[in-house]
Amino acid sequence: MRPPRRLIAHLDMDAFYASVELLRYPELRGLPVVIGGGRRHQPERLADGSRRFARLRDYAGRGVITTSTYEARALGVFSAMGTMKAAALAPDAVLLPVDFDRYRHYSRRFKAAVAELAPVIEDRGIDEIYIDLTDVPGAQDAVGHDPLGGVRALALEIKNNVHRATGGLTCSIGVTPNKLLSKLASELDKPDGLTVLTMDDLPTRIWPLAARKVNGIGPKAAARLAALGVHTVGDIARCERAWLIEHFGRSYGGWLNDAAWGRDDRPLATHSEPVSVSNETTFDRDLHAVRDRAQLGAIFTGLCERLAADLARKGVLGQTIGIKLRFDDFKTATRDLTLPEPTADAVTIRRAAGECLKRVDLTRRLRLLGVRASKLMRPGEWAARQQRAAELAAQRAARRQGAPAARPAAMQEPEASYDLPLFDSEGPAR
Ligand code: DCP
Ligand code: MG
Repeated sequence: MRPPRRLIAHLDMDAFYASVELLRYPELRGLPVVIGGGRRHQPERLADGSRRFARLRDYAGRGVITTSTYEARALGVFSAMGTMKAAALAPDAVLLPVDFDRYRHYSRRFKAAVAELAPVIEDRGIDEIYIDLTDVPGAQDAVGHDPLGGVRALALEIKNNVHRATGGLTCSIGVTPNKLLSKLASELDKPDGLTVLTMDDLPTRIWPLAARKVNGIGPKAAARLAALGVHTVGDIARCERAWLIEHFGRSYGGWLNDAAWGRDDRPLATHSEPVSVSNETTFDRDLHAVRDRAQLGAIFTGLCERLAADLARKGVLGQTIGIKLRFDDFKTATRDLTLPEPTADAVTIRRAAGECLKRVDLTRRLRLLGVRASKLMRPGEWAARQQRAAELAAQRAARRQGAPAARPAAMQEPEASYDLPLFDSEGPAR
């Protein structure tokens, strides 16, 4: 069986800081708004209950704009522009101070909303993440004649979950076989976009883009390329690999060639969540399962209760419960049991650990006893998984009922475009 095709998403929030501000000042919707002022530009509450906002024209200083709404962008005002220059372009635009704490709060929220549906995430900063959808249930499914229908539906579901969890923020998602292309794809249909591309789309969707758009082609490299008459990604693709290496060195030149042809097999750098939570204790004197039964039982129950409390504190459930025993000869034994549902309940954990204990020979005295929970997940993740599994089952049942005829042969080649050879090159360090 061939391995599943890689489905990598890049998600980037739309006008992030500005959109978070619009959640609390909904009267500014549809107006040009820029974020970047200091505290003294805080909106004022007026006697009639309305608010008075600072305008760019009132601004005198050397600050820069961190971001702007799409209405302000239409007037030429963008991130990193000096505020004075922005004021000349859009004097009536509303100016709001930066409130990082608030943006961080919403950042955590949107990431948690994604993790409920797709847990393999690479955090790229306050408003963007990569998500590996390859193994998410349903992502590889065709829907009707659309070989990418499953992943399209999943990406829409992720967008909806982000919208719901944040009280109304939108994001844009690109889904392609790798991180390099997804980062480009997420920008193609901003704001509130969803762009799913295969390698077949490279010439039409990626090659027309300016070389500078590629993550890894900075201003200096772009200027050197331009001096050589190379402006777009397609221009790079048309250059001989050897020619690129001659001008940019083996590593970077080779990478430019790979990048232009959409070759990138970097895995996601997921930050490691704990894989298990455990609790163990070494006894003052060795205890025997029969002779010290009462004392051992109390210790065992105490360990399970503390484990349950640790799980609750971390906000996770464990589906696999295990025990660890060390005997007076220092030999160690472990046993575990996977439950039908994850739990953080002390009684359930105690019962499962007790089952494990029955599978150990307890003739020797014990030095140490421990309990562990693994296969950890957030409660929301479990609920979302259950719901998704039920939906998929229902869809499958519905499909079986109305069993559509096999697709015409011409339509049956969904995965061919993923079979381009992949080079194992890393992009340049960022
Ligand atoms: N940001 C900043 N300074 C910059 C660029 C951005 O402080 N020079 C902040 C403000 C943005 C946030 O980072 O809201 C995310 O950056 P993006 O580049 O993703 O820009 P936006 O999310 O604002 O807009 P877009 O819809 O283009 O993603
Ligand atoms: Mg953004």
